[in-house]
Amino acid sequence: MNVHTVSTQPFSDQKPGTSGLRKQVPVFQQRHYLENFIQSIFNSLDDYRGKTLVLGGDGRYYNRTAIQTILKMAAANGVGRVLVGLGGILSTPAASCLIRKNQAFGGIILSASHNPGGPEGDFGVKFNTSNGGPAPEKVTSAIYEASKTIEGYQIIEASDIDLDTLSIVQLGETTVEVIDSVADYADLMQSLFDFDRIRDFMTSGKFRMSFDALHAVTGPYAKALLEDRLGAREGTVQNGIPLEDFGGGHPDPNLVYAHDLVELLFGDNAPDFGAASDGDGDRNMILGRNFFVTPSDSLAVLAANATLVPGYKDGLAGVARSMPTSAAVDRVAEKLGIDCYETPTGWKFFGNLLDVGKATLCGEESFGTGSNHVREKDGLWAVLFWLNILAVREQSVEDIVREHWKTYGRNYYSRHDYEAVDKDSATALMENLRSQLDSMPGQTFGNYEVKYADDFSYTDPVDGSVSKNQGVRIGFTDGSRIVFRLSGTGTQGATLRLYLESYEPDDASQHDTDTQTALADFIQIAEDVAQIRKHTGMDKPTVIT
Ligand code: VG1
Ligand code: CO
Repeated sequence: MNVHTVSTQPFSDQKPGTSGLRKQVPVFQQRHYLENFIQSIFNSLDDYRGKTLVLGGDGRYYNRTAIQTILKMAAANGVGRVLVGLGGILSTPAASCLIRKNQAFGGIILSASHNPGGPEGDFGVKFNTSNGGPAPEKVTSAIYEASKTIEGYQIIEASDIDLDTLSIVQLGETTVEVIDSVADYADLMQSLFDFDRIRDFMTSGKFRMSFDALHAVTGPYAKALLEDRLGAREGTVQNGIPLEDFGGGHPDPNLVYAHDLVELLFGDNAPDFGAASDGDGDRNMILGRNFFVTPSDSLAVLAANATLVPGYKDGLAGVARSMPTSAAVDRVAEKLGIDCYETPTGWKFFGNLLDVGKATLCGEESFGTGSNHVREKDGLWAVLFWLNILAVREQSVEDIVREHWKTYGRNYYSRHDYEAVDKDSATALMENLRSQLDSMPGQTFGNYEVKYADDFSYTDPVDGSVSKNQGVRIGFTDGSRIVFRLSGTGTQGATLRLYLESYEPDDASQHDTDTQTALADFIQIAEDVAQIRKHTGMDKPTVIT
């Protein structure tokens, strides 16, 4: 085998963020940039030689090039076997499923998730560990440390592998298997949900749905599951062919970027159910006819209805949500008498809770929901969960959510994003906020009194690791909340996220207010305390979800 050691110099910016290393494509195209990061992953691990690695991505521009490089580096670094998705395609949850099923030491997932793709768009590399989940902070820190001192990387000289044929080939001493990207994942879904019942419902003539894959990775998965296995009519999956630039769109399933689906569901003769997923298939948006389900409510509804679904019929051990996610699921947990954990933003923080069986369902306000079936959030899983509930309850999405509010009360919730803000100004805004925290408790803003104000810090209940500075929270005595944090997934300047939440108890007459109206007081308080306009130079958010 022809192994070369190529000498290289460190890049100073290879610190993984909320979900892997994300940069604009031209950054990754710099000589040795990708190689340095991949070698840093191998250098930070001790026990992978001879073992299995899972490899694939969301099909965006640079996916195939990166895969060929990583295969040759894996061979040079002594990986025993690499499982790579056909065409280089693996959704993030499917990769998680494969890592677990094949007892791989880990997986490399090539994606910048919901960020746009193409030559001018973003690319990303995520490393997942043997439990199938995103590398925890101690692993990503080790990778970053390795990247700062790297002097060379190993690669073999070999021709490219044909990624478009199911095959098993040798690359030096490493076996490379090009595998079906969908089958194992689809089987896992079928083991959790009542496919017979969903199929009957789907073909009953009483129900119509539309799924928008946004030209991202979920197309083939959604087609196999919804159309082939569950009998949805052909054409249910829209934009189902993964494209390198996602058709020029922004593969982020929210009211702004999934606008075609939103128009359909809010238009005349709308279907009963609509859903979309993001670039790498781990996010989901759920819509009913003329109705949007906030991700925080979606998590709460799934938790409250879990026993209707075969995979969860014995109930939930516990639930977990990221700190900025609304407390809707907390109320369900309280009623069920199970624990509810509040973690920092990012799926990696759910891993330990899922591994030791403290939590069964998890969710984030950013359109992410999942369970212990894998160690990633899972877009299609959430869609199937909803379909199973709809098939059993035979009610509309809106009726189910309204009933939920009647039982548990409604958490009005919204996130305001200010994108591409100057980094220094964003840092100044956060610093200014932090400097006010100590004096805030007891202070009143209009009708609201501050109960607590802090910078969220999390101690993992399983391994005791501490994560500080995870977002500024200002909580009021009536249960409402404002949260500020800076994004860890953006690639241009800084993105400020403002999360707003207020609670209306179980009086249905109070559940019809427009969300932004219901939150207007808190939007104003946020402006007063953080001086967002002054710091960002923007008079309104770029995206409201
Ligand atoms: C965002 C979301 C976070 C999510 C992360 C990765 O992070 O807020 O909830 O886990 O994206 O999602 P940030 O740091 O930009 O707020 V994905 O679909 O990119 O894997
Ligand atoms: Co994603």
